[in-house]
Amino acid sequence: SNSRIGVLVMSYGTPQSMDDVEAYYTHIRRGHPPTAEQLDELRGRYEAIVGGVFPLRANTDQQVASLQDKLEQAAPGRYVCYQGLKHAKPYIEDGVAQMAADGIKHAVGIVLAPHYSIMSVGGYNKRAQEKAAELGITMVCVESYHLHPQLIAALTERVQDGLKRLADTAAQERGASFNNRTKVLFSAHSLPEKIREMNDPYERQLLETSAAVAEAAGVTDWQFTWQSAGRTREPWLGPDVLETLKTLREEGYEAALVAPIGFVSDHLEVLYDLDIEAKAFTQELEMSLERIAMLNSDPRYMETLADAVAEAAGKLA
Ligand code: FEC
Repeated sequence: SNSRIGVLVMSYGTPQSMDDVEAYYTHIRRGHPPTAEQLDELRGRYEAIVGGVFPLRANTDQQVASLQDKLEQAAPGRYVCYQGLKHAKPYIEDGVAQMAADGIKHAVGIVLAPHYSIMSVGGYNKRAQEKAAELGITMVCVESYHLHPQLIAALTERVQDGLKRLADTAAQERGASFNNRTKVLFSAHSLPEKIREMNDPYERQLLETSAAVAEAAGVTDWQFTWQSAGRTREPWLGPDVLETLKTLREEGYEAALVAPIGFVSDHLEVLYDLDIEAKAFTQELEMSLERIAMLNSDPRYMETLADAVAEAAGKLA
């Protein structure tokens, strides 16, 4: 028997290559292949960010390795990390199967996303728990860690750095006429509006993180907005970041710092939706835009994860 605790570290997943985009997109769409037009459009976005490289893969690998180091320091020999991805290999089920093959009996599941929604983290945890039950592994899953003090500290520093960068950018772009009106926009991936009827904690948790970071950073002029809504007919939570930027410009704002606190890595939804799409949009509006640096493997983020893992491990029988 094996007394070590398996830690299933779950992340969204990204294609392996440009040829793999179709299979990936089909998986996201629950087995429904995209049209040729949708596929071209998504391939075009990946090409625009890095030209054939998928940054989320290396970032997730690095986060898992860094968390393993952090856990090893805190409790030598106690934890062993496995990776499980929502939409790419190794899938969540593959990670759990590997644990079982290694003789793991007790495990913790944690998602590389700080806020809980039944439609996001809830989906990962359900798949992990089902596979664990099937293979005789007892697993406790972390639901959220959106107010961990180390997470708030890491984000606060990034907002402060981002505001300095934005001041330089605005001075350069707007010159002496810059009116100094600057908004901090916290953002996260939109979800279908129907989560509101499910009494889902997603929106509340996102606002709690935003308020805590704003307060710690000394920012009073901020608001929350959504981004990256799906292209389906059902209504998604809004307003979208582009709509918000347009409204801000109409209200006289000339600069904005976007803080995508719902994400933890450099990936498509940040590098394309914000850095390319929103940036181009604000240039047309004659407005300056910067984005905070992502957490990636920040040591304070790793401490946040390690604490959440240890707390969940405490609930294992
Ligand atoms: O860099 C990469 O390769 C992956 C970037 C990526 C991340 C991400 C995170 C979240 N998503 C969430 C929800 C949805 C829902 C749908 C949906 C669709 C897509 C598509 C791509 C995509 N997502 Fe994603 N998401 C990323 C990428 N996402 C590509 C498909 C094309 C498109 O709509 O742009 C709609 C699915 C459907 O059609 O039914 C819902 C949520 C997160 C943040 C939490 C998490 O990381 O799990 C929520 C990163």
